[in-house]
Amino acid sequence: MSGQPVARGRFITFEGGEGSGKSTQGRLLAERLAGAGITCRLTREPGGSPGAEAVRRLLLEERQPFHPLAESLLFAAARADHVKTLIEPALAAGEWVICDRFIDSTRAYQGAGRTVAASVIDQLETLAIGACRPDLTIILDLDPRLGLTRADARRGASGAADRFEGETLAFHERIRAAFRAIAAAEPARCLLLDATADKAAVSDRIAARVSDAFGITPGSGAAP
Ligand code: T5A
Repeated sequence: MSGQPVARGRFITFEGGEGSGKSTQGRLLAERLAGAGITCRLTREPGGSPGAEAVRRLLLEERQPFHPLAESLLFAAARADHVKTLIEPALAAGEWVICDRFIDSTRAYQGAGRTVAASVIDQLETLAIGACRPDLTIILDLDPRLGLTRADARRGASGAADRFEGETLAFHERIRAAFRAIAAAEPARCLLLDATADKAAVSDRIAARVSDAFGITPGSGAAP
């Protein structure tokens, strides 16, 4: 006799510019969901699976420039590996997945930042993820000057800026505008939040939206 089919897990993504607090808030949400008895897979892009982590090293550590199309293809390749080997199997097994960056980062960084045509970004997105779309996307909105200052402070004096952190302010402002436009275009999926508020206040707003969206009440979580 076969058991009951397992309900698909929920897929939540965090998006925003450099240093906007995605990793911090993803971790806090996972802790709060654990308090409600929900175990999450906390993952990231680029990376998250062994193959995708290898592509991440190429994308973030390699100093040679890539043509914007080649860069877009590399993000799509990493994403396809991540979706096929980690995200889809976890969701199918009923686990929740929280991912630090996903498709909207390619739309913003390669689309708006590198000016790769939207039709190309759309095709790569379809190829890389198929039907594996986020149920909820939290977009953390922050002036890029503040985000880059936060990212610099966290990296410390010894860490070098990666290929994106070293880009111009105009580049990061285009990215911010692109994330805001995505949130405005897809309000059912996306929640745009002011990331200048303190960590606990941002976390409370995210928990409230998760509660509304999925009908569960995340716990209060650990202190940020
Ligand atoms: N990229 C990625 C693309 O170009 N295309 C793509 O398709 C994808 C997937 C990834 C790079 O790749 C690019 C975008 C990126 O440039 P990464 O190293 O993963 O690079 O970098 P980020 O994702 O940008 O991660 P960061 O660590 O820089 O930023 P986070 O995760 O947003 O910020 P977080 O949580 O680490 O916080 C940074 C600092 O700020 C503090 C934290 O304590 C920490 O010190 N902080 C706050 N301080 C005050 N108030 C708050 N509310 C705070 N929240 C956090």
